[in-house]
Amino acid sequence: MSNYVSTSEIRAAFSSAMSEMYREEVPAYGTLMALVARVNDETLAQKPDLKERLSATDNLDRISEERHGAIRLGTAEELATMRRVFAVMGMSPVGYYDLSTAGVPVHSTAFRPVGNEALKRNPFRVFTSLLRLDLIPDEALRTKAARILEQRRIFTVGAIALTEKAERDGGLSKEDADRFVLEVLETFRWHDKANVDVDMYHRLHDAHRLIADVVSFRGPHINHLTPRTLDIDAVQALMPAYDIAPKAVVEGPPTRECPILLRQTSFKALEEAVSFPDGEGGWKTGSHTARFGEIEQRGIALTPKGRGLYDRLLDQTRKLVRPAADGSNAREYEAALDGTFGAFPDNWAQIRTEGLGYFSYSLTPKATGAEFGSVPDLETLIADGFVRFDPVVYEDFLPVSAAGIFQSNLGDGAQHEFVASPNQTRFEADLGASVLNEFDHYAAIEKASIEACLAAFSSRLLAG
Ligand code: OOG
Ligand code: NI
Repeated sequence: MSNYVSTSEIRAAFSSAMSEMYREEVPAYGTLMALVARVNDETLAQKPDLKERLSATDNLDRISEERHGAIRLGTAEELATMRRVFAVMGMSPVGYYDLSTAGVPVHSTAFRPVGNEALKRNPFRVFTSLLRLDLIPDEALRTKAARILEQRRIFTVGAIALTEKAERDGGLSKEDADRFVLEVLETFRWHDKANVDVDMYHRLHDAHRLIADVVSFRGPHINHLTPRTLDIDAVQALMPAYDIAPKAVVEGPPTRECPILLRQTSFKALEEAVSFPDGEGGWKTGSHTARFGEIEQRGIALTPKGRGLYDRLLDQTRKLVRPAADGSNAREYEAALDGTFGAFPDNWAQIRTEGLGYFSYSLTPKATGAEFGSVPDLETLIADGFVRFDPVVYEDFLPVSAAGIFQSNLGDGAQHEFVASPNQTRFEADLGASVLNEFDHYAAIEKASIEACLAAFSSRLLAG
């Protein structure tokens, strides 16, 4: 028997340590958490169907624990090491997101647990971006920024040693895992002392605010955490009463009976005091804006066909109305979104029969003790009430939404234009691994659930 703790246990401990640290660092995040908990309780009380569905699929307990976070890294080496650190917590890179199209000089992946069991135990994810200095035209600045980044060490000696130990031994003991969590937490901590002087900060900031955020500090501070809500519209509406200002529009699909993919909104990044070395051994006070809080409502994972429809409808909407950062056309945007998404079926049965979403199948109470001469097919079992289907939760992110979240937290000022230049090959070379394909994951969950249902009936035939 192994004395190693499971990767999911380490991830759960890390997720809760991060939440505690961020609540202390950014008290508004604590307020947001309290609001989300209240709305989730009220929603469950008002919607017994939803509550029943979530408990039947074992998803109820994970709701309040659910969250994701985001970091922005500076170099290939940081990204590759981060991949090894996350692997110790059972988190793998899933998906590639190119944000250059949206005027943000990064490309990204999401580190997250894969597989139903790990996700149920703790679904913590980290949206991880790598800065693309190659998109900065000023060559002198690019070289200087690269040199600054090369000199910093974002991981503690202990974090690296324990990661190597976990790789060598295939796991960590409880004691080592506890230390690992504390050591890794250091990488995500906020540093209010910059490692560049104020002139350099402004040069970086003028090139792009995100470049200043990545290059000017000792480490990739966690820039937001995001609890999952069951009613994002309610939380958005209640934020002002809790003294937090929501961003203008909710990203993603419109409000629906049957939630699809992911809806997200955030409160705007806070202006925080930082200090810059003055070159004479002292410090000069200034400010930096990077950290915020976000909420998300997750819905069903869509098949490639469903995702194609979603992308087309979103594109169509944004051709009608492009949401302005200042919120001046928010109502028009919402109306356009509602209108175009009328073309996306809004009941589970139709979403399923049209092959737009992934479902998990399970036996109903009526199936207990039921006997058949031969195993009926899945459709018959469903029609006769022996098998039920529930939506599989979408675990990933959406590039257009992520760009909207980035933008709303970079200030409403200068918009940047980059030539669209997705480069997944380069990203994977820097990461030192390929990113996983999200669709494979959902298809596997669906397939396994169907096989388990059919196997339950055929084993009964054998027994009988
Ligand atoms: C990441 C923004 C994207 C999301 O949930 O889509 C994101 C960042 O600002 O670093 O977190
Ligand atoms: Ni986020």
